[in-house]
Amino acid sequence: MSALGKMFGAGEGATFMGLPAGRIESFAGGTALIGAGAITSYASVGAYCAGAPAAIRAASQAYAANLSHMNFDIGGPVVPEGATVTDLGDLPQVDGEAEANRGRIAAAVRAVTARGGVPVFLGGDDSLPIPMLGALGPEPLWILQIDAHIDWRDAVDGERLGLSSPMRRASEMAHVAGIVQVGCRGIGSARVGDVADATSWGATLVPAAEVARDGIGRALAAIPQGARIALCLDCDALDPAVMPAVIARTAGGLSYWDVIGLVQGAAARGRIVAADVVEFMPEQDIDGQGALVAAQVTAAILGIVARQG
Ligand SMILES: [Mn+2]
Repeated sequence: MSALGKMFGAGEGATFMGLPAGRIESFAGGTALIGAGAITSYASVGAYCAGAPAAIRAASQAYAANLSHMNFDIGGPVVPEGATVTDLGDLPQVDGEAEANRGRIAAAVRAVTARGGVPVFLGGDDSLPIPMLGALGPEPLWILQIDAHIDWRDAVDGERLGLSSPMRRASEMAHVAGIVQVGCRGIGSARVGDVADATSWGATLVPAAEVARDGIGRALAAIPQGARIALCLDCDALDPAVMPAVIARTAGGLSYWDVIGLVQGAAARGRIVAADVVEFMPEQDIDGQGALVAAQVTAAILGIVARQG
């Protein structure tokens, strides 16, 4: 519990922002926050984001007890009146048990969506979307990926389901109708051939440089009206001056408002049916700043998703 949280009147509580706690087994609908610290790790780095759900929940205590307060970032209360937003806790993920980890994520997606709910995952590394997206069929799905990297590697160190491959694997899923990727920049894992594969598949790539010059309009216009949308947010999409808690800080990232505008714009064009916030690395944080930003972004996503009806 932070001193700031106490000042705002938060009690001791493990849930995100003091949201009501729920269980997947008894989930009855609404927006569901779910932690998943480990999924499909590369052997070289392990589950380096395993501590993220706990760190982000701890930072969120600064805003706890404020669920009915105004969130100016989204133009209304944190949780709108009449909406149900619950924290379902963390899945029992184990680093090194990738297949079981993926299975729990897919099962959680199915359990929540079967009740008409929307799962919002706190990763974990960026291998999380592979089982999440896979469980969102068979209806056509559009992906809004906000990330410094395009994640179209076929395999890294022999692993095809790791954090550099989610958009490649998504492109192979029969129900994925389109992919819009915003924020790519710098020198990352992508080969020139990966970019060619992405564009020839039909993915829309909107580099961070274009967002800086021309804004987010082209990205949002690429999402069809009425689309079912999965939101995949990698924390490294944000500028490292805002979000330092990532494994590889890269200058020139998106602003907080770019990200909020993309999420709001997506919800206005279609319906966000699932979301993930991944790649928060507690060990890279500076004075807890990144954790606070991750909590603020997550609070906005929950509020936007809960307003979709
Ligand atoms: Mn990524």
